[in-house]
Amino acid sequence: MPDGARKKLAALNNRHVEDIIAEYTALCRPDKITLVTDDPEERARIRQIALEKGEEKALSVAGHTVHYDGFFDQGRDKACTKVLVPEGQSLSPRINTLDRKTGLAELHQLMNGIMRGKEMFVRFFCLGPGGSAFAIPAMQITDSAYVAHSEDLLYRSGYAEFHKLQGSDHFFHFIHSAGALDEDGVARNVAQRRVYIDLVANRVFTINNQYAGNSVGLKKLALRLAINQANQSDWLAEHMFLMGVHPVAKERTTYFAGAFPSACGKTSTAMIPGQTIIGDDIAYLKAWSDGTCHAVNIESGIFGIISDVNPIDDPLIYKCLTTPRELIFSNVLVNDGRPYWLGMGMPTPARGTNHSGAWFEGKKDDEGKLIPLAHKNARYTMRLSELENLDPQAENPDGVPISAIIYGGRDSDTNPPIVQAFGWEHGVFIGATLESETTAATLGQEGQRTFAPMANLDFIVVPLGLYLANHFKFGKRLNKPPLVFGTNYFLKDEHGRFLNEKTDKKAWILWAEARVHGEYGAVATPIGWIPRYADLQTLFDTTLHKPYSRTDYARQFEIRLDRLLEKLARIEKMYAAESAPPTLGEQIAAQRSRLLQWRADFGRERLNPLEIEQAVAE
Ligand code: SPV
Ligand code: MN
Repeated sequence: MPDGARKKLAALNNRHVEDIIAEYTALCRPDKITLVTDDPEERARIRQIALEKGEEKALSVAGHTVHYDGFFDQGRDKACTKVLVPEGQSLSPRINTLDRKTGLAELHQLMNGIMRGKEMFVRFFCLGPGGSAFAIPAMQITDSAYVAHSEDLLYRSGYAEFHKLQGSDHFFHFIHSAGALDEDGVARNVAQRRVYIDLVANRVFTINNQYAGNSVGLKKLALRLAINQANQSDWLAEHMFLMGVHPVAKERTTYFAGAFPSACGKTSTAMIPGQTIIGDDIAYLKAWSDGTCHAVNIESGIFGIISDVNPIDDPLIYKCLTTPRELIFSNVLVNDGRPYWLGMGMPTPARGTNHSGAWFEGKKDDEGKLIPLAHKNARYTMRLSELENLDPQAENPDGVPISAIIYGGRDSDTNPPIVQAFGWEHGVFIGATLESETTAATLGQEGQRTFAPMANLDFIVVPLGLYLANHFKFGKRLNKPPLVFGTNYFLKDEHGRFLNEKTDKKAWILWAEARVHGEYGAVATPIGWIPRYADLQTLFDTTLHKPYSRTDYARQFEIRLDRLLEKLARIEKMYAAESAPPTLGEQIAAQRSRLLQWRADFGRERLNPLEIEQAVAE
């Protein structure tokens, strides 16, 4: 280790940090170690190294670079991601586990000398605003300058937080190696990709990959460690955006948190025009001393999906993607120094470079499938502070008070666009029974309906029953729990056409905001409260400036008793394999009996909301 690095390390006066660095230096055997503090010059140097090593390449707009992940490393790898469990311990059947001793031994072998010929970067970050009740310091060791650079855009620098630890081991740590690289700086050994989560030591190992969802420790790897901690105490670590909702012509901000599976509208909800964003991916929630729920964004940047970002649907992000600032594109097409992606709303070139190397229109992969010009899960990485619509409270160490929580899935045939839970416990039920169709954000087939509790299943590392029990208890700690809503932006008609336009989500969110303030009535249905037609008509007029027909309402908010009962049966089967808390069973039973009651009362499977008599003005 160079003298400078040694001094910076000694200044932390933390034996645990020193031991970890020593252990992985000895195992991985890098040629060089670079330790980065909060100094802006040191941080900027990492970006420079990513360019020098070829992991990123400069584009024509100042500050923009492009990075490529391997052709088979374009999404989160669920199969190779495992929780290491001590002998005799079991989690849920849906959580991928591996015996801890076996896993550590395998890693030891695979990581032996893995950084030979490479530079090891040691970085210090803080999850959440420094010094806040939410903050968790985190150390990243990686041999990828791209990973270290991405984290600089996505997280708060935390060398100072490590000072404050005064030698304690209350921090997370992550050890990443991209493994051998090819001549383009792309990880070569993705077949030996491993992402192993070691809850015992609050650490995650991830090797032979570069895609940020697999490699960036502070993102989904830290979320898993945080879920474990949250469930051992009394808070929540969730896959949630945070946003300020601003009703038209009213001087108030109402804070919402929302959980959606990957690539199901989480960022675009937080970016709805006229609203303010705090975060788009991961939040910590705590019961505050005044009995409200407070939340912070533990990140400070966006790793967003670039597909379909265009000047019409996402004007603010589009502007960031086309004007100078520090920003990394990944897995887009580049032609003549300019990036192109799917759905960007302009003509695209017929050739260039993309995640498959040199690309031309009509190029096929080894299986004979056409390679699109950019990957569907291509991304951009930038700081949230670049956004004009960043909420002024984004850095508040106390977080923001949360008035509403939304759970949304990609569901083509069951749930209406928005429904309000009857209360906290029914809200937990809505989250716990979320289903969603798979997307390109994870490797494997798209469009498969899967069980997606709280949009967090991929990251849950404790028994599911325990995780849900913690949610039920959380509400009990609050004087005024947030209202809970279920949304579905993806409902389709019998011909497979979407029943909504993308921008309609603004009306649903503003309806929910008004409900927080008791401003609209609602229609009671077996699955919760749905909006009244007249209120939506007003909202479409005042916020989207377009008409909203009774026919649209009738089709979107039709109560599909048959589908809802089928879903309940699937869910019940799922939970039969878990030790779910009794409250969940009660909620399932209550929902079923309400659905069956309606079927008996109305004698039909599908109900037109306009005909429903129970319109209740609250
Ligand atoms: C997601 O897939 O949920 C993301 C991107 O937010 S990542 O987790 O980094 O893959
Ligand atoms: Mn996510």
